[in-house]
Amino acid sequence: MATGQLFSRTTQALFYNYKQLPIQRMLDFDFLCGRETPSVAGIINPGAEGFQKLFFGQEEIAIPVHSTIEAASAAHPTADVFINFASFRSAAASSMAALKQPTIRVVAIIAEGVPESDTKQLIAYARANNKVVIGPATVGGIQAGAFKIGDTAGTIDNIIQCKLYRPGSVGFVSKSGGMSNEMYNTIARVTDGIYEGIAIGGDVFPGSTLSDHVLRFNNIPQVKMMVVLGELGGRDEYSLVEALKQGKVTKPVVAWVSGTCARLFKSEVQFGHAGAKSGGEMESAQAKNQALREAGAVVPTSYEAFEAVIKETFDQLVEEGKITPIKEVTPPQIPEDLNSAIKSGKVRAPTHIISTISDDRGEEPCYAGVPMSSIVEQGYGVGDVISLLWFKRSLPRYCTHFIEICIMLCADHGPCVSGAHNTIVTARAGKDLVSSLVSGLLTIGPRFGGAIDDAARYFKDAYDRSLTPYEFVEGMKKQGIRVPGIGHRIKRGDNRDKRVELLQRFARTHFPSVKYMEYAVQVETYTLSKANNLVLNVDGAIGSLFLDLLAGSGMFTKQEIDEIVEIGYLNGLFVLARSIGLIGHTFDQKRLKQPLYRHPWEDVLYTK
Ligand code: Q5B
Repeated sequence: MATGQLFSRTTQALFYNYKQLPIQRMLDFDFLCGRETPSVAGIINPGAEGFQKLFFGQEEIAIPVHSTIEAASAAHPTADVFINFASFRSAAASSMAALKQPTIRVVAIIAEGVPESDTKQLIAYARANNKVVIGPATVGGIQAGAFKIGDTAGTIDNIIQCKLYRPGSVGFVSKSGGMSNEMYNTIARVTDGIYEGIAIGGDVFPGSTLSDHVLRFNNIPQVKMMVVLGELGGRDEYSLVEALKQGKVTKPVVAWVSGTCARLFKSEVQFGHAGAKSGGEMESAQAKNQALREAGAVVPTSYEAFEAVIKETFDQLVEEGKITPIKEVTPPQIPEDLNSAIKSGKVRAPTHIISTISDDRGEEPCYAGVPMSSIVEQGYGVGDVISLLWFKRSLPRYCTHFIEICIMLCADHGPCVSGAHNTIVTARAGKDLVSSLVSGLLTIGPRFGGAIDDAARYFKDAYDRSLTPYEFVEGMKKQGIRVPGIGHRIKRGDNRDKRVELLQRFARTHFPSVKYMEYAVQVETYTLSKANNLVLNVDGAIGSLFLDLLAGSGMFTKQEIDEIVEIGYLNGLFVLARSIGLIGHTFDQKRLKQPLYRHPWEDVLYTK
């Protein structure tokens, strides 16, 4: 293992697998420490490229995302730490790929359960190439005031409490990541704090060992004493014992091996970590504590006494003048995320969208307050769904049935009408379903299918003002406006539109009143006296009958009816209905494998 410093205030990492929270925690730590550059230079998200937006203090920054380790290393040659958040299945392969990058010096492997044979290969490769592996099964490590790996040290509040935003004099190494949080707190209370803390991970074969890090700390001038927290199982602590015996460690070491309670169990005990199981006597916490004590480490009699001996050792160093008290600094405040601030009730933020018709936040989506299950269980139809989502209420069955009849009757009117023609031409040009559909829908307007709203407006106005059909039609003529809902390209007085007849028959049978429709019929009688093609068309029939539905159902106030007519809900019926036919025409053309449409020259009048 390389000697001395692993990290500094300018260290940058590549982060493998996009995990928003730990990356943001690293960046928040950077801000807390007053770093000038973010500690995450790039993210590797296999198969994806681009940028991820994260916060660096108050500022939003875009961190580049690369699809391969090679690409990320080439793009960020100064990033020498690789933080691997891959799953246990792919952690070994990605770690090996990272170790093989000449720019990568330290690899931290977070995953638990990496196969031991794979870890051994990683260790061998790292040793041979003078690189450092931290983990697997680790939370990582931290250099106070400089650099932090992933979730190390937990929340920002904990980091502040443990004074990890500025360096102290203690080098700390532990097997357990969870216990290192506890120890950061203890050390902050009884010393001037952590200089660097590493959790080597709880596997049987850690990438770097307790003694690797103690020997490294021994070479860092700022580290004045070391605290070591081992655990029962394995023989890792004995390499530290050897190093102490050989005099390789010149600074005070305060150590404790946890797991002394294992003796209370009759059989072999496995604790949380893969490596933490009571094996033979040599691997017991008691034996390892004794060996460390005999080798010169300060070892308390119990974990409870650990804090006191750390304090004594630190105070002694202060007394000897080996530690000069550090100047405390106040870390900046991390801006709170809007979402958590809202959650805790600290701030309120205006919404950007208001919606009243549907809600998908609960257990099941609701349309105007009616849950999906009721819609299905109570046998609702499309007419009911339209009445909920368009009119925000459940309408009586005859109304929803009328809506459904409108949809069915307007679904298609052959391939020759404007909409279908456009859709057919578009589909034959090789365009997709949505393009073909939309190209047909775009022809719906005042002349074709989209005259329902205007028909309702003008018929309502004329009827409500008690205009005679003569006054109404001639008044429109004077203004140069064609009566919406009147006239058709192929229907005539002696060849009425069957759809109009069907709608009228239904309404006369089921509607309480059809006064607007009867008025439209009188208008038609007058227009037919002028020209045989000026029939009441399907738009006019729906427009006038919907006025009757709104007025006669007793479900709408006068203001609501005026608003529906003014906003113009009713062309929506034709748009919705005709979409069914236009989709059918698209499929038809594709099924028939029709070639590109070209209009024949003979059908065009070329003139100057
Ligand atoms: N004249 C529909 O016109 C059409 C008049 C009028 C007074 C009128 C025309 C019109 C109002 C809009 C309307 C919906 C453009 C129609 C539909 C869906 C469809 C379609 C399908 C489907 C037809 C001849 C003479 C002229 C005009 C006069 C015509 N309409 N006067 N009020 N409303 N209607 N649209 O045949 O003196 O010779 O100058 O705009 O309700 O779109 O199946 O095809 O399901 O797909 O081209 O049913 O009526 O008649 O323009 O040659 O006019 O009649 O002023 O008089 P045409 P034009 P003059 S349903």
